[in-house]
Amino acid sequence: MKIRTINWAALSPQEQINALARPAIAESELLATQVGNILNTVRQKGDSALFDLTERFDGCDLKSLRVTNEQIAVAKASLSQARLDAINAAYQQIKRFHQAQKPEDITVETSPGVVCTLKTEAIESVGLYIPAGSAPLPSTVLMLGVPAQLAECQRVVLVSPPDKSGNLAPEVLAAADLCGINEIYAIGGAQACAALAFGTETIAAVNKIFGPGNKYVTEAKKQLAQQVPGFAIDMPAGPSEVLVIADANANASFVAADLLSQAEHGPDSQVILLSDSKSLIDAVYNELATQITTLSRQVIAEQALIQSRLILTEDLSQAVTISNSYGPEHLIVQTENAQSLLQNLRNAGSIFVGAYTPESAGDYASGTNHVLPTYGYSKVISSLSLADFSRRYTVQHITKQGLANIAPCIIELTDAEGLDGHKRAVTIRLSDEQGENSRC
Ligand code: HSO
Ligand code: ZN
Repeated sequence: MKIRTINWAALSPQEQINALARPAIAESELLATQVGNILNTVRQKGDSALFDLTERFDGCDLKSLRVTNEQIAVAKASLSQARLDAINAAYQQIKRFHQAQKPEDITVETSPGVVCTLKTEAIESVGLYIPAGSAPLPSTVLMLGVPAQLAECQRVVLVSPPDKSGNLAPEVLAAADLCGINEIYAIGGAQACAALAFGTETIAAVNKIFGPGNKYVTEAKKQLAQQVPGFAIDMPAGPSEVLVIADANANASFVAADLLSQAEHGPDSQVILLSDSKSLIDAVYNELATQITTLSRQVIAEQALIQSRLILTEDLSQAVTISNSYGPEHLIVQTENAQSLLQNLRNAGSIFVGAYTPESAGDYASGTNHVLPTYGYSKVISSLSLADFSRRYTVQHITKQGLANIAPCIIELTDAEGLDGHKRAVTIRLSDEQGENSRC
């Protein structure tokens, strides 16, 4: 097992920057061209391109793109009651937390006779991408499907790559069913993103696509968001990451388990421990070495640890500063005075406080969303919520007196900007000749 242990105070400013560098995201001209070609093929050839590309990339000769209701029923029946109950329990928890996010319309009379309203409306149609490559992710179905359902999007479409026999994981179908999703297509990769953005004979285009994916999916989402007018994506994707702040009182085996839970996601995951205690760092190192040998994904976790760090800080306030500048996707705080550190901790997608709050809880069942900004985007992008499945717009209504009240302000500013047309649209309404001749 290889993971670097670093004494922060011994590093030069440049070395400190290097110590927090994230693994490079695969981006190449070749990838961009390959993905661009796939997108074009789907745009031009529609369904037939989807069948061909699914055969080429998933090794599957699909009979039909859409998963039937019967397939969904068979999938559910194949699962144990314990598994169905767990999916249902997670669904209820996530629903509880997201239900509370429902926004109210806001109406403000900004001055007498000037009434402004902020309204929220669901995005009409959304596409949910569920990866299948490295593990089936029913939890991600719930994290995307529950807010889509609560936001009341009219159409929710799920896509996920099929196995060789054309099937999706039964857990994925069961979770989708709970979220009321029955428009499901067994397609994945860049071709699935293209189908959702352009539409094909069978699949109508959607307004926005959500969900994680491999480098092809990430590149496809990026290109489509630039290319297709009015089409949006959830957030930029990057490798998963966790940062733990722990003091001498933390339980080293808990900390190591948290670091490994994130490391097992992928070889490009990054996990970081910041601690003011050398003995805790040494204990975590030993725990990592022991625990990693028992993981079924040991090889993946070992690769992730190569770009991971155990960092000794001078004190906890230095750890807070480092964490804020790194801006982790997940931040776990296991210190005696966690609540007081929390006041100064910002720039994290999701924060887990205390010894009994593992990241796994938020990944599955506490209720918070596990789709979070990575790669430093936590400084500017929020964790996924109901708001991402809706849009806000404003409505205003102004009486004649209300317009008269704000007219001097508007007129002065139209003069400043030299926009006479704007000025006339106000003065024409207030001039005597126009009298009381408008009834609307
Ligand atoms: N930690 C992942 C989400 C996940 N974990 C799904 C388990 N399943 C990214 O936030
Ligand atoms: Zn996870």
